[in-house]
Amino acid sequence: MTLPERQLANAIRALAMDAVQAANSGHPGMPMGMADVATVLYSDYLKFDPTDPKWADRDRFVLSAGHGSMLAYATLHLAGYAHPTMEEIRNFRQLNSPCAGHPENFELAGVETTTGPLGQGLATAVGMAIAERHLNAIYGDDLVDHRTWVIAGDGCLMEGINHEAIGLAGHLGLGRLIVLWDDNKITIDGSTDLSTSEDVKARYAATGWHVDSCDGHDAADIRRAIDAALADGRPSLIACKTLIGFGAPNKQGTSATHGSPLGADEVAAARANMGWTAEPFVIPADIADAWRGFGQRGQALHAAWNDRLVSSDKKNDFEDRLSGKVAPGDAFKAYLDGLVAEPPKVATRKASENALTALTADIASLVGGSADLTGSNNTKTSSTKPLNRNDYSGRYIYYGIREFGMSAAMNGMALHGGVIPYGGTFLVFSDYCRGAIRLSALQRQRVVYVMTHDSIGRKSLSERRLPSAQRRRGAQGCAGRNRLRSVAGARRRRKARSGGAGRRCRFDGVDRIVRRTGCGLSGRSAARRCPDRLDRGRDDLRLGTLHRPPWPALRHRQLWRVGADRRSLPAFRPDGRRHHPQDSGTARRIRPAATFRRKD
Ligand SMILES: Cc1ncc(C[n+]2csc(CCOP(=O)(O)OP(=O)(O)O)c2C)c(N)n1
Ligand SMILES: [Mg+2]
Repeated sequence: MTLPERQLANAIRALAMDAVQAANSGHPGMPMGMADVATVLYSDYLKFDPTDPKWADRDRFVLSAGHGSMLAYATLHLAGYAHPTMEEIRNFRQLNSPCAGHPENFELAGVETTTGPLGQGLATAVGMAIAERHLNAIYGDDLVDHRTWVIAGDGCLMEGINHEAIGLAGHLGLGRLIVLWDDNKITIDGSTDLSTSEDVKARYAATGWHVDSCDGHDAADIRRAIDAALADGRPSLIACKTLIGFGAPNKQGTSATHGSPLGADEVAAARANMGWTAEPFVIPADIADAWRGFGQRGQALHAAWNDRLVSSDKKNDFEDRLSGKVAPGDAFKAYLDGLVAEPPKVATRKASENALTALTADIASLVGGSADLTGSNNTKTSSTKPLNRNDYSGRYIYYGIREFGMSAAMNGMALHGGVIPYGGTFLVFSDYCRGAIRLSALQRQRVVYVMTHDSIGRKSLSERRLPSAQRRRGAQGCAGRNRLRSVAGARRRRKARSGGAGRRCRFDGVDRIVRRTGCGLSGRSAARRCPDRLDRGRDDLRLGTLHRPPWPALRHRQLWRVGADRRSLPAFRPDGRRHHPQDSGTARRIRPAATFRRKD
């Protein structure tokens, strides 16, 4: 390295403040504050090859504090990745630029995971670190020997998921996970003193982490702390003491730099303060060259790794595994044939277990687990022995009662590659996992959620079951296709199917709107027989075409809502008489049409 490191870091600062200024939106404070740490990381530690961003044995870098996305874009560009180009950085936060406000995994090859929802990046990194240890146990140091680095902010450490994630990482002894905490004591609202007095380092230490701190603006001290972390067998947290917006003389250290452009005057003052004379979006040649040099270390390591791969007898298996392709063998086909020949009459959880047993026997990359419901969801099979700190080659993870942590870790495993994660809990707890399920969908990842049944509150919650399923599907995207379908979108589609907010028809001598409602069935039956599945039947009310159930025995419970507008829709019975709530208990069961989703 030929230049003072501060100038190399200032290249990140300049790009961050200029891009945010040009977009008139974004977060300059975090990239400016952590620029020195990121420069040390890239120059001396991170194993990467900018010419092959998907190299299987690269270190994984997760910017958990996703709002500081300009730090990721600046470092990728400076380190010589093909993208983002300077033009793309100029267009930060603009339509069609891969430099989105928060980094997205499929926009740029060097972005390992979509971040922005605070806390999830770090929790996802735990999954990456698990996948690394698992594959290392199978393929050895020659092929799999990398680390997972995380830059996280106060927010990431404050979120509840952080507790689940670090508890799991500490328990599994994931020593190759290193978290660089941007310990700037500032969040959006101002000082962290406003909202927390937690001893974060003590919490990490209590969950089995190595903990250290350093001056985040002193390269030598940063190196000292990282070296100590590398020497320790436990996962590591390094509290990097920084000033948010470092370099902006009047605003640094304040929340004013968190999420707003610095303003032309402050940008000019920062340039003068940093001795940065280049025009916006111009990197002086000597600084650009020094940054490009960082990648050479990784390129040499990559070349040596290629040689080892070529001479390895596990080469084909390894490449197949990392490609993500799965080809169930004869045993699985025989299982499917058996199902067709003689469909078993078993509970859903048993059916799920049977399928998992057949699949895990055939597909080695399936790594299962459960949030402490192994025996209820039947997720453990004879092929999946436990994965723990003494044996990472296992294929079954006891996640503990950490549904959100489990789901985020599964995202990380899927993103890492070489592992197809599945994990179980009750459907009713899908709400606990929801943020991570959403990220599975947004990131287009193959994550299998095994939620065999509702369990808790089967009776009382059955009334709310469909909305819950609807929310989950809104979060997850449509099953199988993993495409995000928002709840609003679902509502639009439902309207389209049912002919809008209701059917206009004449009833009682006036124009009315008729809408379908629930059939008054409880729980599971309602789920199976929701109106979207009902056959068109006779028109009892003579109101035009209506849908009604094909099961005569159930007709008496079918209620229709008929009203003058969308909001006041009194209920009518099939015989045309007005239904009064006090008539029977069934009144409780009337649900608005919006409760129902078609079963795909
Ligand atoms: C789950 C979640 N909640 C809230 C936000 C909105 N948000 C973005 S950044 C931020 C403050 C984060 O503070 P910190 O991590 O200390 O970042 P810094 O201000 O130091 O850059 C908040 C609340 C979010 N992105 N994700
Ligand atoms: Mg902060």
